[in-house]
Amino acid sequence: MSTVRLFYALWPAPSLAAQLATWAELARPACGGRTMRTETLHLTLAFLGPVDSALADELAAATPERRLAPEDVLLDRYGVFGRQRILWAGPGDTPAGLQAAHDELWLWLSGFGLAAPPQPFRPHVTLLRNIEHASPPAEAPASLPWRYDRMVLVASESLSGGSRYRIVAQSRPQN
Ligand code: 2AM
Repeated sequence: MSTVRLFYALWPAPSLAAQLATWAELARPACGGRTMRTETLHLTLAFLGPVDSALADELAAATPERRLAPEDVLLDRYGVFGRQRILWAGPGDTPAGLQAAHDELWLWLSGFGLAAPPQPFRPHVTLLRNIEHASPPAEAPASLPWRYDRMVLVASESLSGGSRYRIVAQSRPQN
């Protein structure tokens, strides 16, 4: 049985991704680690893991029928996940609209037999991996408002140098 590693994400416009890349550069002298390529920066809404390729095709076909209410999320802090050795950018508080988008997505995915993880949703954009010190700058350089209106379904392929992401479908903005 062949499988595809999938996740749903918000994908920033290039200008926002470029600003986040500068956040990564500012934190790297203190944290160490590996910078994510700017064009791969994203905020995961739902990580599905490996799914059967027939189901992956079904999800790709159904995703354009999904709508996401246009909302804002304010990226205003650095954070660290120590166990995963990740430095991230994210909101201090999860906005209700983003939490609702996450919850509705998982409710819909449950109809395909997929189950949400037990951990709470911690929205973040990973900026550095394999950090050596959990010591990000105390203050984020700015508060970056992110107005999103769609989500993308991404296939992740493991390569020797890291992961390659391929956007396989996206939701339709609300009229
Ligand atoms: P991360 O950036 O915090 O590692 C592709 O790997 C995306 O899915 C990344 O945003 C990654 O989050 C997320 N991801 C990978 N494994 C995951 C897991 N077990 N649970 C939740 N998200 C995961």
